[in-house]
Amino acid sequence: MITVITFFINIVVAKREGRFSGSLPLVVFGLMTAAILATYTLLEGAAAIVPAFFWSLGILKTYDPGIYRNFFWGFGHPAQQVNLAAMVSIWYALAQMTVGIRPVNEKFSRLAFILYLFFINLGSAHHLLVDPGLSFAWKAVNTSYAMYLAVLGSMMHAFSIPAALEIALRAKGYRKGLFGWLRNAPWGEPGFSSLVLSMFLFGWIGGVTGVTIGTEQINMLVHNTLRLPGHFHATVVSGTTLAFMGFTYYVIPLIFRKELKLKSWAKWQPYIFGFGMLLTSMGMIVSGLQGVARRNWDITFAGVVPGTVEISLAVFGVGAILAVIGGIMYVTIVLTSILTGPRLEASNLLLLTGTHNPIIDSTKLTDHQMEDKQNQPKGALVLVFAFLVWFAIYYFTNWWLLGRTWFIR
Ligand SMILES: [Cu+2]
Repeated sequence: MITVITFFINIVVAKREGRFSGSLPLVVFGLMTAAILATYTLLEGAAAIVPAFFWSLGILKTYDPGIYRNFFWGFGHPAQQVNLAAMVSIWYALAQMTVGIRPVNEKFSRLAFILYLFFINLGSAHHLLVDPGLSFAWKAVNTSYAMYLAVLGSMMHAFSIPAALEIALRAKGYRKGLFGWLRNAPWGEPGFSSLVLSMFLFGWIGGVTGVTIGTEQINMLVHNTLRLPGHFHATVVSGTTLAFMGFTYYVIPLIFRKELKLKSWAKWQPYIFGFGMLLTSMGMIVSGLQGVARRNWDITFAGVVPGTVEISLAVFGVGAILAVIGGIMYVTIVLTSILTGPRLEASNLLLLTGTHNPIIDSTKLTDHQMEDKQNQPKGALVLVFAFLVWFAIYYFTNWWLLGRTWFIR
């Protein structure tokens, strides 16, 4: 709460000092969304826990556990949406810093953040899907319909950011074929690689599994199996953590006034951590699909581990080891940079693979470049449709699997 209030005060001060005119810059606008969600989340947590405290003292005679759980998850789930909104803001920042994007349509991106603000908290209801006190209708309404408007927000960012990257790279002259821009992107720049890996793992694995687990009927296939930790290792651990790891490398010179050390490690770190988390999430999801319970060491309740489960759990284990290595690399790079080396005086944002900061050095993309026929984001459009096909296949496969649990002859 103190951090959030400090953030709000900083915005007011920046406005008074005339550091921005009109509405907030897009990245700050996204962070503002995160801050508002954080305020709501913390107050909802208090609404759950404060009455519980008085109940435990005997001052409050009764406390309906259904109400408690509803409020508790109104705190528990939105706590992750704070990460989400902050992560998407960092995506825009990384895209701007490493490629020098200009949002395709800034109002469109802002609207997507507003959709988070109004609709994403409904996601909390998915934690109550097997609670006995709530009706099927309540569960189905609260985990779908309006909830999908928040998913729409993510879909809007999922098009907007790759499209902006493609336009900016095409404007730099990488126009060959559908994906020439992607091949020539700055893959050695950790800010870029962590952006792309974060978006891929978050969307293609985390988002798709999340919407599926959040649907009342198909959730019943996998409720409380390892598929759940698989989902949030793709969203929070892969997506959010990776985006912030990439971002750290550029703010060390700004905040600590120290040059970034171990730069060659920093180039590899997002790949090692990202690949490790890919294996971790996939290993968990595939294990969960086979019925491996979470929170219980005994998978079959008979002390037996089927062979196929052994393989998916081994993939999970190998991935976890790789991810931990990536995590240790990250901590080492950050500590070495902060604790050793001379202090930098006034520091610009420095890219690792070059010396320039596209925000300051390269001219902003002109309206002409944005509208140029040769710069249009055709490749990003193909990627978006490929994503939708994958989404549909995964989603409907789950309904098909659910259908197979009943045998009608
Ligand atoms: Cu949740």
